[in-house]
Amino acid sequence: MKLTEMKEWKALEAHSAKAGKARLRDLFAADPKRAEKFTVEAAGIYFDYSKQRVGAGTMNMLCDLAEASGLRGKIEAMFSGEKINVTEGRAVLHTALRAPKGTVVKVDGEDVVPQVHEVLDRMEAFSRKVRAGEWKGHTGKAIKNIVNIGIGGSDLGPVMAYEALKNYSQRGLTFRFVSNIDGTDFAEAVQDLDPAETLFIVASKTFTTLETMTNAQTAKDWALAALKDPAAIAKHFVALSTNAAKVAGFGIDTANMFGFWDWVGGRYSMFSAIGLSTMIAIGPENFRAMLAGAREMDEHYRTAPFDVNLPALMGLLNVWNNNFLGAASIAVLPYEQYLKRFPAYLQQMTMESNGKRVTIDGQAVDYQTSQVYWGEPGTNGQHSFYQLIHQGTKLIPCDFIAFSKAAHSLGRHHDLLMANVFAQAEALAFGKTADELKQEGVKDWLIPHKTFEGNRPSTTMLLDELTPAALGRLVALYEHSVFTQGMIWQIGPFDQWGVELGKVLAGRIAPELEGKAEPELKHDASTNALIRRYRARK
Ligand code: G6Q
Repeated sequence: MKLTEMKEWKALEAHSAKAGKARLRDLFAADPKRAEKFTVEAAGIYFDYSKQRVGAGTMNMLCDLAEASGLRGKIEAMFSGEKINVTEGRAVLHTALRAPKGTVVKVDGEDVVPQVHEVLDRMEAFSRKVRAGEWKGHTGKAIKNIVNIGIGGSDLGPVMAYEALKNYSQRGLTFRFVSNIDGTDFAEAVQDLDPAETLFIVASKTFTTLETMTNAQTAKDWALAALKDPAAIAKHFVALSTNAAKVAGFGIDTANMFGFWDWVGGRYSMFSAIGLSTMIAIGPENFRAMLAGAREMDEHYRTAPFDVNLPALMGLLNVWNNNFLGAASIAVLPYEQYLKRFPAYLQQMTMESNGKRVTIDGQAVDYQTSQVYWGEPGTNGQHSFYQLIHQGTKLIPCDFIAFSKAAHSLGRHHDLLMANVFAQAEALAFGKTADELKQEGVKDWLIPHKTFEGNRPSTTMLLDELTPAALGRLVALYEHSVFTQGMIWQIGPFDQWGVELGKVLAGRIAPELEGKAEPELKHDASTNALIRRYRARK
């Protein structure tokens, strides 16, 4: 049934006309137990959504919508390997990547869990060799530098996880990540590296992606220019891919290939072989701890009732803010420097998944789908864009993420960091009234400028410590929140047709830029002019 015609949706619409105007100041004043009532703790995450603009009625209605949308059955369909990615005819089983040995998850009648563990074990053996200095380069020198070449899902997860868990990484190894087709990315990544000590991990599910294949070829040329002998490739290149034929065609021995499967979406692949750089950095034990953390969240999502189910709650709150309070974007604000790439990672996971304008049946939607995700680590953002969140004209719900234990105990730093995250959520929710300013003796003409309206919603997630397990839980939390939203909006979160057109057009334009002869241009007038100007001046 069309979402907007469902009685549960209509009930929320009617409810939002009044409840949407409720003020957090009043809600907190009216109920001393509010913080307690709207906080859920599960899988190591203390999830306080009491500063969201919801009441018990709102939450009941949202949970009713989830039930009526068949979310429970859809979760089961995903976990059990049904081909829910219908436009590509694929199962969606990133959860199987963290399934324990002995679990059975079948795709086309075949249990995929043994394959998952076979690859994990091979990754482990390889990682141990590199970490121990036993994987030697062509000249006999140990590998010291690891360069991951990949883009999108084959880059954002690895680089985010490396940065997030740097404190767990083997510091004697250097890690670099090359993604952009812009030659600067490669040039800067290798400018101070010795080819004899450098290992390239070519990460590409398809092994056909223009950026990655171009960078991989450049890496090969760079390595061979120094090492001369083509036999060096076997020591300095490994591949992470589903496409053995293409890997072999590129010149990488498939013995040095770590596989995965078409049921792992690119943006959901950081726990698969795509995580090899992460495993080399943090070690197999920590990598497995990260998997275990994600698994904990998987089990929670699969079994907990929606009203105490973190990914379901997070997803439903976003639906409320997006569709009923009109919040077009959401700021993800980790108060943890190591999570500096987490917002960028989430941008792909959320927006590539749920940035869709038709339902799974191909009908145009008449409601908003994915919010725009963005963010920066605290406290940096406070000195830049928070002004708009506090006093601007747009409603921007915030996800605050913080940790009780400091990664580095240095003087007052952590207490001050935490004071700031708590203060921001408080200021956003409760603001500062004209009366309060008056009492402080603020001059009348300044009062409008200094008033904080408040009533800006946020969720605060408090975890104990940024461990590999905690990162696994956080990533799985957002993955399943994305799924929750996609299922409510009746869209398909697991394809990404929207990235295709630009690729096709770039393929058409590239020879027009590279050719010697003046090309016959058949684009629009603007594109033709840009191409001509570039050709004349390059
Ligand atoms: C992710 C997308 C996309 C993909 C890249 C890289 O869900 O599909 O970001 O990860 O285009 O693709 P390859 O891994 O095939 O090179």
